[in-house]
Amino acid sequence: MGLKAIGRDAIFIVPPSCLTVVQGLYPIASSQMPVLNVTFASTAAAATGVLAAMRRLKKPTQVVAWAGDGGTADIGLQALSAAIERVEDFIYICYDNEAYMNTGVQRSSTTPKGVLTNNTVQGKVEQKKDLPAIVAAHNPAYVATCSASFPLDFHDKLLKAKQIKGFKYIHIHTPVLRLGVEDRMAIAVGRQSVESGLVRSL
Ligand SMILES: Cc1ncc(C[n+]2csc(CCOP(=O)(O)OP(=O)(O)O)c2C)c(N)n1
Ligand SMILES: [Mg+2]
Repeated sequence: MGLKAIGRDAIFIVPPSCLTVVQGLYPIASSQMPVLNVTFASTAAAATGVLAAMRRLKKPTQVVAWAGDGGTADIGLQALSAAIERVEDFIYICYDNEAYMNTGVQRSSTTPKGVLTNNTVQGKVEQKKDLPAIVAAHNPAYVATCSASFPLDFHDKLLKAKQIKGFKYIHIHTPVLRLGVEDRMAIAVGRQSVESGLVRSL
């Protein structure tokens, strides 16, 4: 849905995550789009560099950083904060599956309180970091929260972000397997998270 909204003239910046696995290996990336794989800490800085190169080449190519919750809320937060403060003109998407999934379900700072992961076996003690609020405190051009359980809403928010100049941030709640929750329940859990008010979709 994201690729459909973004269109063909785009470059993606992706740190280590499940998304790296989905996209596959060069030159046969499943996204069929240019993707730059970067280190965790450098996602927003790398996007800034690609954006500067595109500006220099006078190309309107859309630069999109797309990272997980660990890559955004934890390891990539400094570079993200700096890019927003510099008013870089790219879209940053964080898909929040609420854990370090690619390495086998370990807690991140966006894992909600009480959730079971492989290193919070009695349930996480600390509360979920409110990343969209942290980003909003930087006062960027656009901040949106949405859920993978409402894909058309995500699509429309991306279309809107594309029209806006400046820094755009979209946070997608993407609940998948947790210990104790079956895969087939993921979409229902996502829907109920929004409808109960546990997760914002604004
Ligand atoms: C500096 C560094 N530390 C640790 C890793 C190992 N690693 C690869 S993917 C990953 C989890 C990423 O979690 P998240 O950003 O939430 O994405 P998800 O896997 O959930 O899609 C980790 C810890 C790494 N690649 N680089
Ligand atoms: Mg994750």
